[in-house]
Amino acid sequence: MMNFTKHFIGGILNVVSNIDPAIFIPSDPPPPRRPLAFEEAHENDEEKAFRRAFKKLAGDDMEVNPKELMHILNQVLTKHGNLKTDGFSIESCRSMVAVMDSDSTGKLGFHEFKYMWNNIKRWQGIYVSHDKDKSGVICSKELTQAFKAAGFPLNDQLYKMIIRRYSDEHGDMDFDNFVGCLVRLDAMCRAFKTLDKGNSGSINLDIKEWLQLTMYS
Ligand SMILES: [Ca+2]
Ligand SMILES: [Ca+2]
Ligand SMILES: [Ca+2]
Repeated sequence: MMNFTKHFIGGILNVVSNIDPAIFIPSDPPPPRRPLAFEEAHENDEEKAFRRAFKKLAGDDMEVNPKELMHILNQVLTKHGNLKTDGFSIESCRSMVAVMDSDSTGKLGFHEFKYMWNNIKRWQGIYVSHDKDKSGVICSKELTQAFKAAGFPLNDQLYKMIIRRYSDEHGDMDFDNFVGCLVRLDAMCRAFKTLDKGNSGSINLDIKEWLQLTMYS
């Protein structure tokens, strides 16, 4: 665990018609699963170290559940005094696991976890560099540029909605809320792109599909 922290800290569903989904740049999806032995044989030193750290984190089942995720994220936060936060809650970790759980195991396997972890590291850099006044939080003025840098240029209406949902009463977004919001936004954009087979910019869902998407998130 210590070694890990030291080395690795490091529905948008057509609700707003003037947004072109092509402008969103969610990160690439996790690669398909390959046999473990094959993967381990082809890993570089950094990947090997990450896998060792993951094994310690995940325990015997080799998957990270929401409680384990909350533990590691809050552990990491203790090393970063410049990030204001009231800590990752179990509810927010349950949500992150749900939207990242592409194989429906209820937990994060190695690739699901690694994918999210790399994103969080990237978003942490964006958070720090866009906290212009060094207040430790992303205020509503800083938010637009920060989300653009993360690959999500939204319109004012969506930014206002995001602030309403994820920021406090002063319009400030702290670090755990920032990460929780981006994990969800990234996952929802990927879900949209997967469903929008012809890249038409809109999708059709029946009630069952809609609920599957929104209730496990
Ligand atoms: Ca918070
Ligand atoms: Ca999973
Ligand atoms: Ca700030």
